Amino acid sequence: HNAQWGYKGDLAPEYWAKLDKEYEMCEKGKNQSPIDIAGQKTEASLEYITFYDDARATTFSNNGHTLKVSFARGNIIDFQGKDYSLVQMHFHTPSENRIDGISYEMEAHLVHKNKDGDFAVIAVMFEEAEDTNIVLNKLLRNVPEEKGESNSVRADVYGYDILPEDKEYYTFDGSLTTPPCTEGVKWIVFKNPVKASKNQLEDFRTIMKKNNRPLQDRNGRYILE
Ligand code: SG7
Ligand code: ZN
Repeated sequence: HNAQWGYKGDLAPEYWAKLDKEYEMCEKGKNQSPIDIAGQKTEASLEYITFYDDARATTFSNNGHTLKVSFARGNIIDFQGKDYSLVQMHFHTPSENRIDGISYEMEAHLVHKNKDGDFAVIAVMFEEAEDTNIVLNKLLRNVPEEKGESNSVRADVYGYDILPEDKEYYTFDGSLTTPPCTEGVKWIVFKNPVKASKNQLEDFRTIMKKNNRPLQDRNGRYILE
């Protein structure tokens, strides 16, 4: 069983590598996430990703680190010629990655895995607006407020609906943003944020607290756009 970790006090990100031998990449890694997607980017004429449209959410759970939505199996994206299936979506307040120095109110991570066990994480930024976000509203009706709590999602929530209309993205190599900070994760960050109301963002913030890992060094990594 691995050591406990967190975002403040003795369990804060600066100590992760010391908490458990298994977490050494959090300190030693050279391709860590999150990063500031700023400065030089490489024009790569990226192809649009083919998305699932039938990824129905099943449960909404609170693991003490984040609020996490699980999905039914069989929701596949085609990214760089490989199939990845959506496993879960979870949230960070404030955002972990930044875009041109800008930190957003919240960031959703849609975690995907391919048949070799490699991760691809799609990140969607949230900005505060007058608009109520319909998907977040459906989720918040079944929000698990206490750590360890899990509720079934009693509404039709699809992974696709959380994505921005404009599907332009940045992509780069990185890691899991939590221990064990495993590298070899393909990051796909949408350029355009989606909107959520002040109240909705406040609901997420109140339950999850601050759960963003600080920015990591880019170490010369290429960011494709
Ligand atoms: C959250 O972020 C959880 C983790 C996730 C981790 O703490 O959603 O997932 C589970 C199953 O608890 O770890 C392997 C994995 O998905 C890191 O994910 S992230 O890099 O996208 N932030
Ligand atoms: Zn995450």
